[in-house]
Amino acid sequence: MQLIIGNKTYSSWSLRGWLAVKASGHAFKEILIPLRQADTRTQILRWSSSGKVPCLIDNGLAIWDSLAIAEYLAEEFPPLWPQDGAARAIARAVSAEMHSGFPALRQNMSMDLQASLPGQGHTPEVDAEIRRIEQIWTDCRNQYGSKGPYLFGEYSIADMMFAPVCFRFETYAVSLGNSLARDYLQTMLAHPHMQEWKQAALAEPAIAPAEAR
Ligand SMILES: N[C@@H](CCC(=O)N[C@@H](CS)C(=O)NCC(=O)O)C(=O)O
Repeated sequence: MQLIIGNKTYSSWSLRGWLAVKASGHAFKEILIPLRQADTRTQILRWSSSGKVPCLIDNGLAIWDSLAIAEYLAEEFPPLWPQDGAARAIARAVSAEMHSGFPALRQNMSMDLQASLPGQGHTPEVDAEIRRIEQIWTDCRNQYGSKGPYLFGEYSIADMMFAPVCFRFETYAVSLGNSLARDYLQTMLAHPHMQEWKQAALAEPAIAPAEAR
């Protein structure tokens, strides 16, 4: 199994796919293609017809898109989604909402693990999206908190989908009003796979700020 990813410092979508492969327990080889270079698109197109990372290669099959990669792995490793059917449905709903939404947050608080930008990136739209995320996290923790410290108790694809938001909230020092949401954020930031990704990101060569944003 091979996973094609972008720079760990910036590639929020790659992080999701990488977390899914890690959680599946598969041995895999990472192929890291530096983003924002003249030949980035050509390099990615060698693997992924979408021209985007992440892309998972398994037995000659190329699966692009982070959520599709997670679903592919969940077919053979079901615990990646909550076991309970109703919880699984809501987990899919919040994952889909994250996957297709939150454009202001993505644009104004881009993932940059080498930066510390407290207080930056706020607009009324960003703040509304942060409140929506806080509501999702609080609702999930209220509903499923007795089963473990993650959104649906046990660690699942839903957490992986929100993982880049967790790093963004850390970089931009976003303050959360609800203690359940704050505790969840700390739980995610302390997850061993999140820590492993972050340490690798911090070891990457720095890119000039103009290219980085
Ligand atoms: N919805 C896709 C989005 C993938 C995406 O936009 N990836 C970015 C990097 S994070 C990319 O490949 N950009 C190509 C480029 O920078 O040339 C997914 O979930 O995988």
